[in-house]
Amino acid sequence: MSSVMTMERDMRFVPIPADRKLSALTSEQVAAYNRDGFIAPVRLFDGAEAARNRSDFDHLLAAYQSRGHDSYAVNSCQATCGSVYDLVTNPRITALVGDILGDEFACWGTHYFCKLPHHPKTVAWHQDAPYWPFSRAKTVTVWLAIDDVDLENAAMRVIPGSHLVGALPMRNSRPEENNALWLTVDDAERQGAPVPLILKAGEASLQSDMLLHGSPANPSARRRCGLTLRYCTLDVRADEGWHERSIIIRGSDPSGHWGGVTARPAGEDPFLDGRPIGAN
Ligand SMILES: O=C(O)CCC(=O)C(=O)O
Repeated sequence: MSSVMTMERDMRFVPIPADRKLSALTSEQVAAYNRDGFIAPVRLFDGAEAARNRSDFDHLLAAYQSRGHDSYAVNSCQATCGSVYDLVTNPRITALVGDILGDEFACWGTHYFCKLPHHPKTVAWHQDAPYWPFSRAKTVTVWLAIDDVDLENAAMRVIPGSHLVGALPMRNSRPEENNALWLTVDDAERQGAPVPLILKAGEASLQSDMLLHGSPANPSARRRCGLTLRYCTLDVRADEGWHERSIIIRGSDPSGHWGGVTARPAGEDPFLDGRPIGAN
């Protein structure tokens, strides 16, 4: 049985404390995070930088597709690709995350959620923390738009305030839902009205791992890709190897649980180290 079912876990949302010394967020953004469970939009990269992010992803996607993987499989490349490591450790991103998580945190995963043109897969309504084999709900996700994202090409939707209701029941998704993941929260809209996150390439949203979110299929002729960067505090414990490709951003972990990746990968080959694709 998966440890998610058996390990004791604390699924309470942890707000940003009122006395946190801020270096990147405004006090309005802090209030929004605590009240709504997310902050958006946040501009991280200019047009030229966003174009670079896109061409780096195009390269990764082509590498995965040439091995028969689909567009959702580009996962955990921070351990093998310098370009993804550079995003994870980018000071503009880590300053924002530090304002939320404090002085001790790591990035444990990266995953490109890429809906190709006319892509039929949805992402069913869910909260992240109950999905993951972690001891506490203390991950913040930076969802970085690689492409322009709007209503036409399946922007992600979130339900403000749903991070405060605790872990909602999830069931296995049904085949007709066409879920790119595997669990579904039923009747999510009982928790409030969904808000679409419309982002230009280079902008991001920051969201709590207790926030309800999901996305529809992409009926348009435009690709919709976002890179999720997942950061958590160092007091969290992960099971099933989900800590193994983590990068400590601030602080240190004498226990050795976090920080499996200790140096910037020299190359851009996602399969260079021969390890299987990560699960996160
Ligand atoms: O990109 C999406 O549509 C969904 C992303 C998601 O589920 C997540 O960030 O956990």
